[in-house]
Amino acid sequence: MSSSHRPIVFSAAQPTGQLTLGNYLGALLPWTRLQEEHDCLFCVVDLHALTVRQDPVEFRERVLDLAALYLACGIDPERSVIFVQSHVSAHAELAWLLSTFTMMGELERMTQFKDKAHRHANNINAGLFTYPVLMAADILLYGTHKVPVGEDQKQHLELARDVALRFNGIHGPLLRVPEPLVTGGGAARIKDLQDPTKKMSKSVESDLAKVMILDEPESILKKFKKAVTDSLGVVRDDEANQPGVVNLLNIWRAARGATMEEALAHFAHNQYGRLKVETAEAVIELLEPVRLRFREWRADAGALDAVLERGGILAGERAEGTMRKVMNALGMPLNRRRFVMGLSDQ
Ligand code: ATP
Ligand code: LTN
Repeated sequence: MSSSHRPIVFSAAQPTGQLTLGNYLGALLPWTRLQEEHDCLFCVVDLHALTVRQDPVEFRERVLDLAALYLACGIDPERSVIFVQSHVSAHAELAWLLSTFTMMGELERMTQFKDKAHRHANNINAGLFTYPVLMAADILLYGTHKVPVGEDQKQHLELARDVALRFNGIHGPLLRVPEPLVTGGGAARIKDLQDPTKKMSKSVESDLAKVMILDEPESILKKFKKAVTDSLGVVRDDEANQPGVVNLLNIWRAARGATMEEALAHFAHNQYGRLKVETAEAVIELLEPVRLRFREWRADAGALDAVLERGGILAGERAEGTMRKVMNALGMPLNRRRFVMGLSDQ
């Protein structure tokens, strides 16, 4: 897998709660498609999630849930590496080394830090501040070519590039400078069902606003029936005046693999009721197999552990190759374990 000539893709999500239909259409589904032509690593970033307080008992379950969800969505452990960040100690180690190549001013400019510091005012820990350095380490450890990320993570990716360039400028071209990969397109920018001017976000309070990947069919139908539309009564692609209707059209066509023209033709002369119910049906069909496969993976702890153990070993071997080069370039003496492990991926 690691020796293929396919471009390397790295992406990750935090185990901080249930994922939404937005996460599915905007991230997980495009990830599964990338597997065809890329050498992919998909990580559950538990270290990142610790920047916000977690209940230890629940947290352990959330980490396994997210790994099972990757598998349930179609990430194939035979083709891609699925692993948990904390299983590969090189992530934390490289993050330390890279923090000495990251400027305070750069981190202070990160909008997510400012936003999270505001939202978690009683716990503005240093990890929240250095979060993007750990993310840079995640990416740079694997010689990543492309990183699929949403709009909100672009600034972090830009920082990873700057840190790699700074390191390379001093120590030679050791770290590959990654490119962002925009996946999904318009159809994947799923909006909040109650306020269709905002993106559908897992951290929004209202249950009716978001469809979760693991929602039961009845609940999905109920949420779509209550989705906010408008009083114009015509199905048109008019985002400015009909954001709710356009969101439903986008969801329907993402679920059905159709174009906007096809969606408009399909719903021409229809009442909103039909649009809501058919969108719900399309989403139910899309998510039902995911929910069932998720249950199967979660019911088989041995199989899930085996996937994560293997993923951790594969990722660890590849990460060691980078650690060895970086430590060597910095003039750090390599111990025997590091020297031998790092050789396997050279
Ligand atoms: P939060 O609620 O904290 O803002 P989130 O729902 O945005 O979280 P993230 O963990 O930040 O979730 O995102 C994981 C991935 O899902 C990102 O790559 C992001 O682009 C994608 N994503 C999240 N929400 C949507 C959405 N509404 N439409 C399309 N893609 C989305
Ligand atoms: N910060 C990202 C998760 C993340 C990530 C990464 C994404 C951590 N490390 C490396 C891509 C590449 C988020 O919150 N969505």
